[in-house]
Amino acid sequence: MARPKIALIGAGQIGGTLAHLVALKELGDVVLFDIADGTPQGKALDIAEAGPAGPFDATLKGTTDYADIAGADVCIVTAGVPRKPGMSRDDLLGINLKVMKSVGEGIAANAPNAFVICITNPLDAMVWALREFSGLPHEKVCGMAGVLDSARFRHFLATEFEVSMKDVTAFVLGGHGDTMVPLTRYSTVAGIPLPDLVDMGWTTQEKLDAIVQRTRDGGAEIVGLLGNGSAFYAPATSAIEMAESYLKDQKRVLPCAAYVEGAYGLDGFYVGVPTVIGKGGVERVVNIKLAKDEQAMFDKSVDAVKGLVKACKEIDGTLA
Ligand code: A3D
Repeated sequence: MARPKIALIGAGQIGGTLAHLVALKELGDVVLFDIADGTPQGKALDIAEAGPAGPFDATLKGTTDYADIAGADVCIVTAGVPRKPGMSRDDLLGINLKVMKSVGEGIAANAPNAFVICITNPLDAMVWALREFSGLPHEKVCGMAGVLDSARFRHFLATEFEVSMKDVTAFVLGGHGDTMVPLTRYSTVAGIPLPDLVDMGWTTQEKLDAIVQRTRDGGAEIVGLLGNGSAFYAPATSAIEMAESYLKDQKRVLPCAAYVEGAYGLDGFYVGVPTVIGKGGVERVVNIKLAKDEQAMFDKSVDAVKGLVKACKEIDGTLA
C-alpha cells in the first residue's frame, strides 16, 4: 500500500519541524513547498539524510512548484509571516491573507481531496479565508490552535502539581488570541476537575488564575524570549497530533478551529471548539454546555474573530 502523502505548505520554522516529525513518526512521504527557492529543497535533503540514523523510511521532496503536492492526503499550511516582539497576531492579517489566497488556489488545483490543517496566524480568520479561497468542504479544512493552547495549559498545570503531563487533560476554546477561553471546569488531573483540586489544597485559586493568564500569553512569552520569530516545536507537534488522528482514523477528541454551524449559538463560523477528527476530517463538533461566565468569555472571543473576518472581507472584495 502506498504511503500517505503529506504536503507542508511553508518550509520555515514550523514547516521544517513538521517534516522532521512526519519522517521520525513514519506518517508518510513529505513534500515541502515554499516560495523561497532553496529552503524547501535544503530542508528536505537534510531530513532525508537523517533517515539511516533515525532510522526511518520516508521520501522527502522540497519544491517551489504546486504540481508536486498533487494528490496529497494531508496539507499543513504554515506559509506566511510570524510575529515579531511587540506585534499581535492580528497585525499579520493583511500580509497573510494574500498568502492564503495563493495557497488556497494551489491546494484546490492540486490536492482537492486533502485534509487541510492551517497554522498561519491570525489563525481563526486565516483558516476561514483559506477555506473560502480553496472551496474545499468545511469538514476538510480546520485550524490548529486549541491543541497547542491546551498543551501549554497542561504543561503549566503538570509542573504546578508535579504530576505527569499525560494525566492532565485541558480544554482551551474560542479564538487563538488574547481572548482564548481556558476552561478550568473541564480540565482535570486523572479526571479530577481543577476546581476540586483547589478545594483539595493542591493549588490556590490565585495560582490557577496566574496559570490561565500565562496560557493566554503563552505565544507572546516565546516570541519575547526568541526575539526573532514565534514558537515552532510545540505548534508543529500539535498539528501532527491532528494529522495522525485523520490518517489513522483515530477519532481523537481534540480542540481545533472548526466550522461551527448550529452549536454554541453559531451559524457557520470558524472558531476553536472540541472536535472529533477521523477519516472524514472534522467528523463532529462536541457541543459542551458552558456556564454563564464561560459563555460570556466565549462570545467575546467569537466577537474578536468576527472582527478579523470582517477585516478580511474589507481587504479582499472577493470574500464578501
Ligand atoms: P517562518 O519560519 O517565517 O516560515 C514561514 C514560511 O512561509 C517562510 O519560509 C516563507 O518563505 C513561507 N512563505 C511566505 N509566503 C509564502 C507563500 N505565498 N507560499 C508558500 N510559502 C510562503 O514562520 P513559522 O514557521 O515560525 O510560522 C508560520 C506561521 O505560523 C506564522 O503565521 C505564525 O504566526 C504561525 N503560528 C501559528 C501558531 C498557532 O498556534 C496557530 C503558533 C505559532 C506560529
